[in-house]
This record gives sequence, C-alpha cells and structure tokens, in this order.
Amino acid sequence: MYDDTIVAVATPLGEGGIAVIRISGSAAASIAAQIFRPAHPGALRPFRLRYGHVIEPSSGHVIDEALVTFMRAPRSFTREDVVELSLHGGPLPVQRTLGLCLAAGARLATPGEFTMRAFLNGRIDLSQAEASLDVIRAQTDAALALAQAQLGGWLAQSVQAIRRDLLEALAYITVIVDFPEDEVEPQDIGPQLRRGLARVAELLQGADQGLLYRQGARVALVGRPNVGKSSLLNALLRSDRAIVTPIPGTTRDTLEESANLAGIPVVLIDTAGIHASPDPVERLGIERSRLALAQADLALLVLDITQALSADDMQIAELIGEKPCIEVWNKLDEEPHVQAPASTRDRQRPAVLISAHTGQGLDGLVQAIAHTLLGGAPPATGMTHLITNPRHRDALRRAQELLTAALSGYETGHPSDLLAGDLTAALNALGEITGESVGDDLLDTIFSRFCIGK
Ligand SMILES: Nc1nc2c(ncn2[C@@H]2O[C@H](COP(=O)(O)OP(=O)(O)O)[C@@H](O)[C@H]2O)c(=O)[nH]1
Ligand SMILES: [Mg+2]
Repeated sequence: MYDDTIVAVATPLGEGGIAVIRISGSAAASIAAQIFRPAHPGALRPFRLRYGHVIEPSSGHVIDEALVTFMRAPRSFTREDVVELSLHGGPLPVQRTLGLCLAAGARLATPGEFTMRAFLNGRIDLSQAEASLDVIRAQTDAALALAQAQLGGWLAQSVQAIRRDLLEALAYITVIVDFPEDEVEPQDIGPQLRRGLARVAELLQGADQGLLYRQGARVALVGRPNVGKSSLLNALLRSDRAIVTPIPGTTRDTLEESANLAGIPVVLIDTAGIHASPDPVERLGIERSRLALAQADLALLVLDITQALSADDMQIAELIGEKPCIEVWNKLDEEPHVQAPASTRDRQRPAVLISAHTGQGLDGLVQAIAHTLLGGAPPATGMTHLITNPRHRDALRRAQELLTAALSGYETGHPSDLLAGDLTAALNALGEITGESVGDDLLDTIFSRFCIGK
C-alpha cells in the first residue's frame, strides 16, 4: 500500500460533455471534502453519488458544478479509497479543479499509476492490467473481444493453474535436494511436467494469430504505374482517399491509411508506381515505394488484367521476393482480358481477380488477405482465448524451453538440483506474465505506455 494520494484527469484533454478527475489513496475523501461543497450538507458516503460544486477553499469561489462518487477501499479500482469528480468537460474547470486537488495534498499520478496500484494491491494481475490498455487501444471488434477476455482473467487463471502444478513438482524436488538422506516417499513428477508443457504449448498455439489481431499488419500495394493501386486503396477504404487519374505517375508519395480487414487492423500503404522514371520527384517516390515494400508484412502486387505481363511487372515481382504476396488482377470490368492471367512466380502466389471500379472480387480479396496474414489459421471469430502480447509469447517460449529441458533431464535421470534450477526458471518465466516475478524496471516500462489517469 502507498501512503500518498494521487490525482489525474481520467478523460481526454479538450472540450467534451463531461471530464472526470480521479483521486486515489487514503486522503482521497478528505481532499475531496476540502474542495467540494455538496448541495445538501453532509460527508461523502461510500457508493453514493453527490451533487454539488467544486469551490476554491480559501474564497468559496465556485469553479464548476460536479457529481462526486466515493468508492471506499477495498471496493474500488485501485483497492484504495477512490473519489471521482465529474465536471463540465472544459480545459479550464478541469485544470482549476486539478490544481485544487494538488494544493489540498494530492500528487499528480504518473502514467498508468492507477492501474499499477490495482495490480500491486492484488486486484488484477499484470496480464489484466495490460489488457485494460488493449481495450482502450483496440481497433477492431476482434481485438476488443480478445482484450476483454484477457481483462476477464482467463490468461491469469490458466497461467496460475500451470504454475500451481509445477510448484508442487518443484516442492518435491527441493525436498530431495535438501534432504537426500531422509526417507522421502518417491513420487513420479513426469506427468506433472508433461501436463505443464502441454498447456504451455496449447497457449502458444494461437499466439501468432492473437498478436496479429492486437498489433495488426502492414500491407503495401505495389505495381507499375496506372494498374489501379490508388483505386484499390480507395475501394478498400470505401473513400476517395488517394488521387486517381489516367495519368501514370499520379501517386508520388506513399500514403498510409488504417482499415479493418476481416477483423484484422491493417495499415494499407498506397505507393508510387515502380518503374524507371526520368523525373527526379517520381524517382524519390519510387524509392519510398521500395522502402514501404521492405517494411510490409504482405505485398499486394497489383496487375492490369487487360494487359500482358510487362518487364516492369516482372521486375516488381522479383523485388517482392519471398515476402508473402497476393497477385491482384485489376480492371476485371474492362475488356479484353489477357487470356488466363499468367502468374509472376510459377503460380505460387495466390491470385485474386477484382475490379476496383465495380467492387467485384473485393470481398474475396479481403478474405485472401486475412487468410495469408493468418498463415492459413482460422479467423478468430468467437475465439477469445488467444495470446495477443509479444511479451507473453516470449515468456511462454522460454518456459517451454526450460520445461522441455527439465522433462528430458528428469527422464534421463539428471541430478535433482539441475532439475530444480530449470523448473524454477520456468516458473519465473510464467510468473512474468501474471506479474508474480517481475522487476520494477519491467513494471515501469509496461505502465509508462499507459495514459495519465489510467
Ligand atoms: N476500368 C477500370 N479502370 C480502372 C480500375 N481501377 C483503376 N482504373 C483506372 O486506371 C487508371 C489508373 O488508376 P490509379 O488508381 O490512379 O492507378 P495507380 O497508378 O496504380 O495508382 C485510372 O484512370 C483509373 O480510373 C478498374 O477496376 N477498372
Ligand atoms: Mg496511384
């Protein structure tokens, strides 16, 4: 428990209907009492909403109308006394009220400090704390569902169950190491180790998928000039974002836009058509196209179905190399088509036929993009128990390695102290997910990504 009381604005800065100031700590109620004058006299009562005014204590001057809630420890977000003041959402009333709270003895909270207190006071584990930020940042329904499930604690519970099992095995080994002479009832810990390993593997299974839904992917639209890259970007965004003209070289700079493609948050990057150009400005744009391609997770190679593959097309296909790629044959609405679209790479790349003008084939393209990004795994509709955080995946991978070593050591009769070492390290790796074994540095890093007031 902390001995100081923190305060922060919990809502975004700027104009809005309402702004909320949050105070947490043992002095929360007394600080509120100094600056809040209820319409009907009497002290703040827990879990009751009070109407009144925020006033300057020295002058009695009214700063704003307010609704105040008092949540008494431990039944609050931080498990400390928490007071929330709802004010008019203007910068001035908010800043003035915040200043009064500070003058009355509160300290300005650091980013994520409320959530960190909730974690350190045992209300939530670290995976749930991280999930609360994921809820705030979710960009698609699928990402939101995954974050809500993690906030609900499924991951915390799964990891704790694995740890309990392994702790029992470790307790037994420790007894053998510490009291080799004593009569210890022999016990086979093989099943426990194998069960732990299987559960860790199960958690890791959906991790690549989960990470994709949380972090998204970069998809670059590349191709030679005039094949319809900008038109495709607009069609996927359902807006006239990029300039489209029949003049080759219209797109001179890369352009990035976020889109929700089958639940996956995707950054679409429209690029300047790649070809040998004498124009220095266009050449700079083409250099950016190459860079965008290099940084993309997936390339959409846009081709014109009314024209045979050109040397430029083949060169761009070469440039894409081994990167995941879908061939997008555009202008399906226009005749005549080249016979059967010849693939740029011995038909190894999936090909989708579309018209950016009529929208024909776009749904199929979105499905193909999701399928490729997911590496063939099924989409996450209805699947909410997925690892979504690289930190969790790394910890699980380390636990997997250590448990594998522990199990094979156990099966081949390695000394118990080696086994105890591997098992302890595996338990610590798992504890990093729930926060049972993390240093202050890591906590600071994690919570510094939060907003102030969260
Ligand atoms: N018929 C037809 N024309 C298209 C289609 N998509 C783009 N175009 C035309 O092709 C030209 C070049 O389009 P644009 O999107 O600027 O190509 P970019 O240079 O690859 O970005 C424009 O005149 C577009 O109207 C399509 O699906 N069908
Ligand atoms: Mg363009």
